[in-house]
Amino acid sequence: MEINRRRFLQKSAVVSAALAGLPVKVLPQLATAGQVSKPAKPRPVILATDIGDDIDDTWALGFLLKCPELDLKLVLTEYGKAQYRAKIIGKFLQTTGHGQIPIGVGPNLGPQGEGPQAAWVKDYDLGAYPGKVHPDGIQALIDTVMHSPEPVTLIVIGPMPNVAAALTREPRLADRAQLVAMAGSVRLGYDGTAQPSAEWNVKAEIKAAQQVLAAAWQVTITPLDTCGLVRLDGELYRSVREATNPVAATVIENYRIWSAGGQDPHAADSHSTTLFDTVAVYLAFTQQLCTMETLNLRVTDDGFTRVDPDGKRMQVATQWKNLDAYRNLLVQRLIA
Ligand SMILES: [Ca+2]
Repeated sequence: MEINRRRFLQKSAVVSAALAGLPVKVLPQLATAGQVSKPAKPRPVILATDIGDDIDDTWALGFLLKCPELDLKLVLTEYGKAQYRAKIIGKFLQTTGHGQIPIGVGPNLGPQGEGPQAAWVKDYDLGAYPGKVHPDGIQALIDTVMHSPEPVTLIVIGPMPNVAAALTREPRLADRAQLVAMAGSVRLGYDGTAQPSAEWNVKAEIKAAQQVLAAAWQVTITPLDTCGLVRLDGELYRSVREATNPVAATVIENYRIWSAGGQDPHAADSHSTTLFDTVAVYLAFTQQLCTMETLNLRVTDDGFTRVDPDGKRMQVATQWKNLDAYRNLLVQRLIA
């Protein structure tokens, strides 16, 4: 049986129904609280994503394209299913007017096949993508970082075997890039439970996570403690669902296809799933709405991220200062 985060979450969800029932208020007075002034020069970023399993990667890619603080230099497929994921990335970028952004195809390893967005890319020809498609995506990541005049921020929103392979092939990556990842669980587990979980991006490829999160670069993570609390419903969700710009419309089109085959086939009418990965995109340009702690974390052999004096020192978004402001920011960007 295929294992992915979607299935993993179904097994680990304890109080999701209760969480889903929580109202998300639209707070007009907060509408600008999370806004970030545009820097003179956007920051170069690479996105490494397992897009095509859980739907939050699709939201995160859309959000990233709407963040003028970030300049997307490459999207790399992570964690197998390389052709399927690359086709989703290609069609998404092309449909939304970003068909010049290079795509890196990961190696033909790990889980094979397709996933719940397969119908969307059934007739899409990656060969017709207008931008560059690198068949050796790991080398494309290395070249993009090593040739960049400025340090690159690598945003990782999936299990990370390809990023680990890149570090093995070119260890100097750690001197030239910084890492922002959706990874781990420090004090809260899935759905806000009071026990940490073995979080999927770590648990799925534990050795890779140990290598990537302990490497000598600056590491910033959003564990489940923060990213696991982000959902949209009510007016906020409705405003994205009804938005007509290509990014929002493409996100919702994919979400409808994704949810049609799942346990809650009409979810896309009224609410999002948990949008874990969007928070890693956010932390790539600001930490304003999060409480950040400097913690030493060790990835254990069973996939937990434990505080340990011998662990890697990293910046961890352990709580929200203002989750409503984050939801508002996310929605404002998507509907703009
Ligand atoms: Ca992901």
